[in-house]
Amino acid sequence: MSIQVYVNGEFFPKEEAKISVFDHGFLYGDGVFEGIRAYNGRVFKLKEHIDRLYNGARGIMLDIPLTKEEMTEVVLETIRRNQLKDAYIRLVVSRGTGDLGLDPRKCQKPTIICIADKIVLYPEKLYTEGMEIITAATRRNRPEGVNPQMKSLNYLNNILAKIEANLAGVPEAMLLNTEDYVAECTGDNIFIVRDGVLITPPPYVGILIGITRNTVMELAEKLGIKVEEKVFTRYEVFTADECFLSGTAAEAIPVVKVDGRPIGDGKPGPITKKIIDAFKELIKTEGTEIYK
Ligand code: PXG
Repeated sequence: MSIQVYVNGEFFPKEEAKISVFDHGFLYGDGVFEGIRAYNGRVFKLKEHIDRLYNGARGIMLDIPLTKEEMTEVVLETIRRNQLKDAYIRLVVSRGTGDLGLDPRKCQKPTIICIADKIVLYPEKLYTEGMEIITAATRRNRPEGVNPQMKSLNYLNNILAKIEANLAGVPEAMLLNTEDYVAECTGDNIFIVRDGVLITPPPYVGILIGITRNTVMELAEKLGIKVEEKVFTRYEVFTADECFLSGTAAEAIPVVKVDGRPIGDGKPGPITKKIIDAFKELIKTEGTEIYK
């Protein structure tokens, strides 16, 4: 049976779920989105995702015509309609249908869609053996422009870096900002470990403040691991003891090689493993119940 997709208040089978070719989300990338996961009947960090969506909408002056409570119910109902317990949820709010000009005032009402489907995971081998990444030549866009803190529909910068990863035959690419500091990867935040301290770039470097990133930082503190938000360069990644990425899709995943240089001893490190285990424990209990 086909999955049911929410479009502006109604559910349609995937094949019939459609939006206008005049939608400014399509014409201009004018909108915001979220990627959310559900584990075993619970949506992980749903409030955090909804808050980030509304903050991004505020950033682009888009008034979402639903309350946060209503939007939360849209997510839950979309999962229920598809009878899923484990899911990847894509929530998108665009400026809506307008004319061919870029003036958002021509768009009468935002388009809201929600898709809940089974998740395609990274191969298990990458978690046990770690993955290889490269540094992209494409730089993270500057916060003075489209701020990376907004999960906007404008992902071309990330896609250009992803193409570089594809060409290099690796799953992810690390982006530097225009000042040569490490920012994040195309769809993941980055952490390094040095002398037992967990380090991740601060938001002003130009990153999405990942919900998994924040969770990792909280878990580390609970485990008694010191956490610092500090700028670092590519060289400091090469010379780190450990490196891993965090994101909704990947959770926490070890990085063992960057631009051909093995990180530490070239195997997933002990702190990385502790974080991965703690994350696996957390998802067993945390989250908003879908079926009550
Ligand atoms: N940085 C960027 C640029 C992202 O897009 C993250 C970090 C991690 O954030 P969360 O909140 O998920 O911990 C993201 C996440 C995918 C996919 O299919 C991932 C993301 C966006 C679109 C697709 O891997 N973003």
